[in-house]
Amino acid sequence: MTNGYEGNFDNLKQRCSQAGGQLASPQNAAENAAIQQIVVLYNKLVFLGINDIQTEGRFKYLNGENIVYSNWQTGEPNNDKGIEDCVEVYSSGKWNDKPCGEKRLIVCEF
Ligand code: GN1
Ligand code: CA
Repeated sequence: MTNGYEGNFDNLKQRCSQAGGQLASPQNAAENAAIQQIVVLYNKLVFLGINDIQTEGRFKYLNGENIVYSNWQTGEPNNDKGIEDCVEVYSSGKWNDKPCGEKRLIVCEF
């Protein structure tokens, strides 16, 4: 779910955690489609609970496990300028790696 809050990756992670959930981390196409619906409804891109902060190119969930599902846009992840460790979702449902300091819509899962 979302409450419309927008913030950087750390802000979003913290907010979901405080609410007793975690930043949405889709593990299959159905879960990704649910997040895509929110992106379309709010007309705002979201950050997922997935990043490659620890090891460049190895995207993981917040619990440190390697991702089992991805939906990258063609040509992504490209680690543009060497500073893209977070993952945003476009209205198409496709993913792009993006700097974690950007502000995106929150979507928590419980
Ligand atoms: C953006 O602006 P550009 O094309 O250099 C984006 C990347 C995307 C790319 C997709 C900082 O890069 O994450 O992969 O578009 N970088 C930023 O075309 O927004
Ligand atoms: Ca990118």
